[in-house]
Amino acid sequence: MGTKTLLALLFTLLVMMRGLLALTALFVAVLGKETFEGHQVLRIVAKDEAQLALIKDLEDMIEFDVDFWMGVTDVASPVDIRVPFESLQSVKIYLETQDVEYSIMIEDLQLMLDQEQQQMESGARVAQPRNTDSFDFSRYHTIEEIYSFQDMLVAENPNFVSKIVIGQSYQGRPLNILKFSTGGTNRPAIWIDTGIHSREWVTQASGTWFAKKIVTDYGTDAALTAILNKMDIYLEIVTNPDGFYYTHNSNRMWRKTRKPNPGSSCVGVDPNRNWDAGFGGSGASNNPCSETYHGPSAHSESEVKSIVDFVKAHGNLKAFISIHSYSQMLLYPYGYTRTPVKDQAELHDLAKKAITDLASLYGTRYRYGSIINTIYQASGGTIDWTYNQGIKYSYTFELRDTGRYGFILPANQIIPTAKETWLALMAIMDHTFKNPY
Ligand code: 0X9
Ligand code: ZN
Repeated sequence: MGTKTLLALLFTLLVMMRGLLALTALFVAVLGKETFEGHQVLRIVAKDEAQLALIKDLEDMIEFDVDFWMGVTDVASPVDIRVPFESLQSVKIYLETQDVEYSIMIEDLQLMLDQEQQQMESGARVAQPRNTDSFDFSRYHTIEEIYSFQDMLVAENPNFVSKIVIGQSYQGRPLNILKFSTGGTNRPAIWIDTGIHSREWVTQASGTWFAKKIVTDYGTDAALTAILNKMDIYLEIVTNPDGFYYTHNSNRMWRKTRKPNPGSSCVGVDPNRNWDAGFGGSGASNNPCSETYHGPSAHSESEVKSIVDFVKAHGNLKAFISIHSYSQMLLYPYGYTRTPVKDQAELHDLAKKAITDLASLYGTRYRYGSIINTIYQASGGTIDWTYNQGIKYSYTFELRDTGRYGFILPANQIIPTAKETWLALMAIMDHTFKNPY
């Protein structure tokens, strides 16, 4: 049997399995959490452009139900994909018949998720923290716990921290931001967001740690104190609350928003493809079932639109830092075009300084550069839009790790990740403070 016939056969089988998968999804909706028994994360390395194209094709073969954890970059950069048990054989055959090399990064995803869950539950048995000093930053927390942390922090520091609700998520959850301010009106400000992709749990956990760090260091750390005497900091920890809730209660691997797509059974929009910067161009999908679906129109997602409105109304943001995971990168615009930004040299030097500071703590190595040159083409991304709005210091992080655990980073890495990232954030904030524009 030729490769073509074999592939055709496989495809027919897969289309049939799709129906089965839809049924499974229905069960999950009724019964609770989606499980990932037998799902593997494969790391694929393309030998040449032709192989790269084959891997890219996988993205569009919806029947395979493959979830790209790390997107396709270039030859020699690995691509990580989560493959459901049902498609594992066919995907492996697809790769093997084309002589594409891969290795297994995660043998059984569910085993890793069980461990994560166990650790969370052992933490939950400890009494609810009554103040932010007893909050356990070394564990992952639910949205309710993070929201109550935010309220405690505000209550403990009424003259310094306030909560602003900038809008509502699709499902009606508040979009909360914390404002750290020592006075003044509409001071120049720094924005930090975490968790716009809901499954990137180390980011919301780090964001929570940053909030406490700002309160602790103000008045004791000279650099941060100087910044906060002249500027404000805004922090949105749970930037995609519906998605985050869903990762805790239904599907740990959820990335997008939770808004239904008319005419499709697939839910959600990629909030990092929904911004009005090269919207709908290459590096985003027009398929509602894709993890990189850009949505029906720019700013169609209220989680995005609320930030857009806030940024415009504020009008005085000087730095905008959007935090993702994973792959250990510090990136600046653009993602949608190869045209370099006019501040490329300065942004590049500052990125280098920031990742050098980051590495000084535990030696964690970051790559840095523009999005399109360092990771891959992505259109409609957050910081391309903020940069085009005139916010020069627009950066995006991809936190730990480089793929051993991927999105399921063990909780004992939260504090180290937050600590080292803070050093990079300080470098960017300090530079912003010292270089007014
Ligand atoms: O594809 C993305 O949106 C980012 N990678 S992720 O694994 N976090 O989904 C990369 C795009 C570059 N832009 C940002 N990192 N914001
Ligand atoms: Zn992300």
